[in-house]
Amino acid sequence: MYRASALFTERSVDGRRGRYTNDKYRPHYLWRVRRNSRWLPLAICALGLLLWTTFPTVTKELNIVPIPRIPAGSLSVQEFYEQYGDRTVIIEGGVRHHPAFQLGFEGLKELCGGGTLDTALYSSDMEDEVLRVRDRGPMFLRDYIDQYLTGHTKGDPRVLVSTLASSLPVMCPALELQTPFPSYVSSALQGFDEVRNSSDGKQHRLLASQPEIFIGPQGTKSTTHMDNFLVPFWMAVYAGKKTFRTIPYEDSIKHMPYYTGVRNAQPNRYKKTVLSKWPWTFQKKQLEIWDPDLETFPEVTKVRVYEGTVNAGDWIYLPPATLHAVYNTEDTWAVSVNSLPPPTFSKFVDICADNHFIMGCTRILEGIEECNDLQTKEGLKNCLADSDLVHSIQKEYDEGPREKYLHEYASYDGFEPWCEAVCAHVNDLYSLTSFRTVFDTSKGGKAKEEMEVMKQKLRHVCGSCNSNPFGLT
Ligand SMILES: O=C(O)CCC(=O)C(=O)O
Repeated sequence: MYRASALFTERSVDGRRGRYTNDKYRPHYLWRVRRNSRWLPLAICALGLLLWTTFPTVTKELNIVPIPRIPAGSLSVQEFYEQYGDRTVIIEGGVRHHPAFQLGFEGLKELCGGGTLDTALYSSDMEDEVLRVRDRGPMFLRDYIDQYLTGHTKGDPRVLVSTLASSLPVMCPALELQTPFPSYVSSALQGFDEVRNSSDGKQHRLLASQPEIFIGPQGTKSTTHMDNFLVPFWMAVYAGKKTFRTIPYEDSIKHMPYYTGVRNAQPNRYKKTVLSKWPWTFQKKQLEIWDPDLETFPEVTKVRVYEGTVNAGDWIYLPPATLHAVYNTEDTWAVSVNSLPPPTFSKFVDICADNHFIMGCTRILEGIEECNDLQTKEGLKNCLADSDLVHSIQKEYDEGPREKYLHEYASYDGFEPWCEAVCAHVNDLYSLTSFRTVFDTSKGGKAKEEMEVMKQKLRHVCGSCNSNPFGLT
């Protein structure tokens, strides 16, 4: 009774007992009510908590929209960007004619089995990882395929993660001749690892860390993330099926601003601390798009989640800064690239500058003379407008791009000189790692281990170039 009266506001009490305006004449019980009205907010919270724990919560649902699909060859490159430059889209059968489509896992093993990859385990309870992986470690591709794909070992399937180690040039240079870039994305600006001078005096932008190879058994997956550089992404699937869930930038910036909103954000690691229902405890929860907890992350119900399966022989395009997660619906391998085709320049400039240049978005322009020290939107725009490299990419695009091999993309005349340049690049990395062993004081001699892995890679890469530049066996 007494507690209930504490729920009246001061005004309503005074209203009921309007004649008592002077504290001196105020009845004793009313004085207690007023004093206790300090507890009012607490009482409201307690009631709220009681209701929350007693009544079932309203079921919320994801707003799933199918990813549009177009048949290969149905649109010119200009039509493609006019209609889909801003949308996720699957191009059905777009890479079916590539030699890689015929390889299967056995063919991949034969061609690239000696390549070394970085593997890791996906784990939904990992807190601080982009793809939520743990227990990283190198493996030969042939062992990976035997154990987790053709052999189907039971137990934890390992999934490849995006690092230099899973880059196509380092893992299997020979594969570049099997996986050309589709024409819609073959005239584009891409971050490069270094500028190399060749013996004919030409300069080349060497790409050693992309494309990346993703390979994994059915059931392996990655969770929602936004790629570094905030540029468009494309992936060609050569075996199996991969299901994508993507969230457009326009939706995520409004309802899930934690991926881009804060300067120097750690946008890929989003978690909330929540109070669980009875027995009340605080729990850390991470957004898990494949099985989302929509009570904890109700904002996810407000965005469009595009979903679609990319079959072997198809490829998928994602516009700049699209949030995405990938689930391997079947055993699969695929090749992916982050790059910036000319029709997406202006959207990229807006996103990069409006988000205070987060996620290394200006790094895509690193090494381009006209693009040093980018600090403003105007500077970013001007650098794209003034750069000779960008002009040449724009010219190629305007003339109508064609499918291109990676070595052409990096302006090498053929596979061999390109492969030699990758070999020289890995040799530099190897020298760096072996130098580090001199100062390595870590427990298990980590640098030494890394050096051994790098040596394997060096042997494999250089051995793949027909000329074998360092005479390695
Ligand atoms: O295929 C996958 O599992 C992940 C690919 C991906 O999301 C990426 O490269 O950003």
